Amino acid sequence: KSSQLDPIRKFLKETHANPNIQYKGVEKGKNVFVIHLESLQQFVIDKKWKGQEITPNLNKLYHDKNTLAFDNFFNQVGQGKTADAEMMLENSLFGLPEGAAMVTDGTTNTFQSTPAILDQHGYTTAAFHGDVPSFWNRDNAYKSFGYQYFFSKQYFDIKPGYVSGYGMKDKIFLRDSMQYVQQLPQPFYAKLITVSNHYPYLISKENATIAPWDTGDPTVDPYVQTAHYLDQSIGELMQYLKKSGLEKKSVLVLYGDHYGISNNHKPAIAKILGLKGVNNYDLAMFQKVPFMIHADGLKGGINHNYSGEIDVMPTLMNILGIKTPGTIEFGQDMTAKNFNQIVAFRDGSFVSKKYTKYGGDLYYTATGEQITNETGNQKKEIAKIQDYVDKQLTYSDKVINGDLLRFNKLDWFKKVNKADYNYKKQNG
Ligand code: GP9
Ligand code: MN
Repeated sequence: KSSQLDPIRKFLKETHANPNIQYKGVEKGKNVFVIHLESLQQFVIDKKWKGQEITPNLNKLYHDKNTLAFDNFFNQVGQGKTADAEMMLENSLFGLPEGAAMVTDGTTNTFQSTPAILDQHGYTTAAFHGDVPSFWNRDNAYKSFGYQYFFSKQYFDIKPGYVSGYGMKDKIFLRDSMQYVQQLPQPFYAKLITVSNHYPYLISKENATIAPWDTGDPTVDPYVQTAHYLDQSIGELMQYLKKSGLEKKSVLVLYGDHYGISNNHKPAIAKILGLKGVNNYDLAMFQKVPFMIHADGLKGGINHNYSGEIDVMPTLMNILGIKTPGTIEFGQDMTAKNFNQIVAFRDGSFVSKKYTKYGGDLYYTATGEQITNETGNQKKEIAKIQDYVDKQLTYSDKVINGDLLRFNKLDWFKKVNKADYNYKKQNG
């Protein structure tokens, strides 16, 4: 029972990095927008294709003096893809080795998630997504996460041409979500999930305002077009936030949820990266996704800490000045002075400040130079990192599979009652 949590609490205590005092509460009380950039990878940031910036709006945000951006931030999803990203970002719990935790455990497990915690700190909480509510079991999992509102496809006036692939086109989805955002009592926590930049990257002629890549791989070449379109939709959203005055009163968290181009497209990946070929180091670095926190007055800059999706919750809570004593969060504040910079991938491989282990190969992270026969000392260092990675993943799986948060009593946190929420659109 709750004794199962003891070794986990011990591990988290031993490896805890104290949140960075410099960022503590600097954005306390502001609205929070969490903007989910579907399948957007870090390599497109600041990159051009045929003389055109692929993501001009995100590039501007990335280099803004009030944006804290991370250029060594990795996706850590398993088969759950978007659902794993959502699980990590709002619970600091990994997805599972197989399947999607949000589906298999999202309905019945007890969680102590960001939406529920913010709700109990006076926030209105809402999720927005232009797909059906049942995808990835969101309509149930969000009740466990404590979202007060979930504006899914049924809340939008879908006209012909408004949908492509998995859901509404991003420009329309983001534009039409604002009618609901305007009605949210402030401060609010609003998560907006885009979807146009999603495999196989379908896009209409009029929305394709950049040429496709020319690798010859049909599921890679249009990626640059839907990424460019996603970027334009973010540009339009930023204009709205500025015009409405919301930008000044809000923290914007933007993240890429996972890779778009899978490792099965090595020749095409080499071509778009301008490399002759790609090895496992290149593929590990290809797992980087954008992560930015933007707020008026925030001390910005590009942080090179090796970090990942599991670390977002403690980082954001620190910036919002919300303490979460006793929660089971496997991530660390990414800006912390003694942040350990070990990024666990779901299959046990990792990137750390010094070493990268990916696809069974070992490299120096800074240079990409392969290590073929480690010295005794290196073996010890690497074993220590691997032990941390294995413990993080195994303990997180124990929490999910054993539904252990049922036993994690927090005197400052009221257990979520799923029956309190009803996301069905009330007619009229
Ligand atoms: C589905 C959308 C895409 O609603 O979030 O999910 P993914 O396939 O990226 O997990
Ligand atoms: Mn996704």
